[in-house]
Amino acid sequence: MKPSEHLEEIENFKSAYIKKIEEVSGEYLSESSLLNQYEALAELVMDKIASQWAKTRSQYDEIPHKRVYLFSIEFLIGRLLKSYVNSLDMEETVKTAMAELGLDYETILSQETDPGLGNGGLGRLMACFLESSATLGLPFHGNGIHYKHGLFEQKIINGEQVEVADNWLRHGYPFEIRKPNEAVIVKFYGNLHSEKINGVLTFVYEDYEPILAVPYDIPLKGYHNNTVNSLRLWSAEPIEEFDLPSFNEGQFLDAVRHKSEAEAITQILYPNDNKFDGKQLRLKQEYFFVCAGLKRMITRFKRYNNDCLDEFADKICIHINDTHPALCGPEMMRIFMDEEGLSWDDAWKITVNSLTFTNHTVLPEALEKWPVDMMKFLLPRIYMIIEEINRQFQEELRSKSGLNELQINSLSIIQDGQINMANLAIVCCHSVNGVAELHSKILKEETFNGYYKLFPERFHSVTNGVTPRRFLINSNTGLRDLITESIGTDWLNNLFDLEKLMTFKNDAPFFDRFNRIKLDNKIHLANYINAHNHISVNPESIFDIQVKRIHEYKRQLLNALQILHLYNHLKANPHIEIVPRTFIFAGKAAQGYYFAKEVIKLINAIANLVNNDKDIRDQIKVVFLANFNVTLGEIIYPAANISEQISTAGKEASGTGNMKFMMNGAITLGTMDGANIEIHEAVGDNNILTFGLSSDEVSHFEKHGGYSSVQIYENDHRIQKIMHQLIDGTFGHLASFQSVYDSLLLYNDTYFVLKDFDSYATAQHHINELFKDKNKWFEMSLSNVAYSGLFSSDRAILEYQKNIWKTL
Ligand code: TH1
Repeated sequence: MKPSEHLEEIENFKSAYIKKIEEVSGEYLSESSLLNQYEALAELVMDKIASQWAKTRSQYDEIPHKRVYLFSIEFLIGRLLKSYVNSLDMEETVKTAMAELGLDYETILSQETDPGLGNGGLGRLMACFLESSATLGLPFHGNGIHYKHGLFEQKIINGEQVEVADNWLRHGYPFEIRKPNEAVIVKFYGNLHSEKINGVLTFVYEDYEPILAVPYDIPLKGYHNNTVNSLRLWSAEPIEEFDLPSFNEGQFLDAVRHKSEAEAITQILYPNDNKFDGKQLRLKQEYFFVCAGLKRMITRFKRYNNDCLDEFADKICIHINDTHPALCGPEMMRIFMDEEGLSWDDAWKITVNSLTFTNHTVLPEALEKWPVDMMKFLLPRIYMIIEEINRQFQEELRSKSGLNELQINSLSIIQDGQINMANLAIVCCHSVNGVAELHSKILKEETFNGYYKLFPERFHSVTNGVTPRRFLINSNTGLRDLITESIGTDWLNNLFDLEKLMTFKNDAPFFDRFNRIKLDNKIHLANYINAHNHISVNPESIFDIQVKRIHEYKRQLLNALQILHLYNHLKANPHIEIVPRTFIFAGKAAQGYYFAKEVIKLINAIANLVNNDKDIRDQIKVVFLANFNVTLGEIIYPAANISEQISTAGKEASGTGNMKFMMNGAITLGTMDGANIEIHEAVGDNNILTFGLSSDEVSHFEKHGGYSSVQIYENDHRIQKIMHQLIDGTFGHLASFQSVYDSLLLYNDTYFVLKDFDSYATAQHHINELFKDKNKWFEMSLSNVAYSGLFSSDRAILEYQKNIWKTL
């Protein structure tokens, strides 16, 4: 663009904005509130996107490609305004226009809510996939739930987590469009009986409870292209506002009851990450968005294909994200048979050929198993179909597989009065994949070994990825600009190009800039910490960061205990000088997860002890940042020196935070678990710190015993000391961590915290030495950025396209 054109664009933008302000607020710019200033900008940007959105839709209809529909119970999309502006390539224009109008762009951006429609990695991964697909120009749409309340907001009060209800829709949401014309009805409960209608045996479903599903669409804009895909989120509403007959008869409460029971379905996101808790309302949610999403999609397909379903599986792929949408299988069967009149066999072929499934965890407590009675009561027809799927599957095994009854039973979808949703998903889908190499290997060799032996061709692996637009380009602009100045712009379209950065490993001016950028990012985070936690931290210290959900298997406890040990070490040796270190934690614990909340309490208790001890001379600081979410992550990842990825080996399916840190030049301190293994492979031995048991060793101990945490305790004075401190009043008379103590010693330390303590502490000490060598550290950090290309979600999506969805 010529400079004169740019000036014109800025002027046009300014006048459009001034007009928009008046529209949204009925006031002049000078009188308008920050919220109105944000809304005006959001609407202006939305106007630009809407025209591209309509165009993308019609282009997809003109040139029919195979479409992918992604069903997920979580989509953790993060704030969108900045992403939209940058993807439209309007950053300069908007920034300049705002400045010339006397407005602060960053402050306006910070008015946006961060929709917490997911718990953690699983939901965020889906958002990265949507962004990558739009950027790659692929027809790919999301289907999920329009929760009225997303994940709770976390406050830390007196060192403990306090949950506050989220209300992301408080001021309305400018990026969604409600589509009441596309609402559908979802049916629950009721009775089934069979009847001969015109000589054909038909199932009649009566006395069900109908609920209205209303879609809200959010545009997903590709980076620097014209593609805009959709994320469709379904909201539950009563069919009629009030049940009029009851209302008229004066049964006011009954009338209102129907309304609130309907709305309850999409009222709240379940706050559990990696844990199944078996509530009926959750099963309702699962069926609700599956049923609504499929119905709309199939209706649309028929409209464009002369009412014929023959080519359905060639033109559509339905991807189910973990087992939460696994009812897609039986629901498709129901629609194809009961509504479209297909035979079982024809319906089954289309169903299996269009469905694919990703598993995200092997933790037994996360695997979904619904009681048969609950399924039968809530979804009688669906239950009947599941039973038949299972019956036919078992018949086939009897006739073809040569398995004995015991083996056949172990593969049953229905076991001990429960429906095993992973088994249902594997049987109904033609592809199953894990999310990192080790995880996929565990699926094949352990978790789903019986199925793997039956259908080896169904099993795949696609390592997760994250979008470099959100997690590097838009959130670490200093590094973005340095990279572009050094290697040009090709990397923006192909992240593997970052490898060219290695030519700068001996370049002094590059070294200075690179370090300066990291320091600036750390100062930015230090200011945030100061403002929110009133703790002053040294930006020159090592920023050692663990941010993720609080979970026993993720072992924030190991990190905390090591800090306590380091503190003891400094107290005992007052003249020791270490490289100053700032340990930063953030993450939410599920409301009902007592142990995880105790860990938060312990971290805050350690912070209190360490930060206020004069003997420590500010050599270590500990910070727990409240309310970790996507927005906070975008400040944290660019500021990290050390990325803590310390799960018990074999437990973290992949991890994606590890990739966000790496892209921003942090060095991983990790176990050989999940995608850490591939990060290790990508950067080489010298540019990562690994420690601890391997997953084989962990599973050996789990199967055959032979680990005694008490024995470790008895032989290690450091551990004895910290264990005593948990219960001896170190943290004040009222603060005792008996349950933590017991889990480690009385219950033999399920997650091998004490077992890995020594090698973790050694690795931590090594960091202290490495950081002193500025050249070495720079090369390590640069290597992490340079070899992060593999961890772009663009790469992951291309692999899905090629190997799973066959859309390439
Ligand atoms: C996470 C996994 O724990 C993590 O390792 C992985 O990187 C991420 O998914 C994306 O693949 C999971 N989150 C959940 C959440 C629920 C149930 C299962 C999982 S697995 C509610």
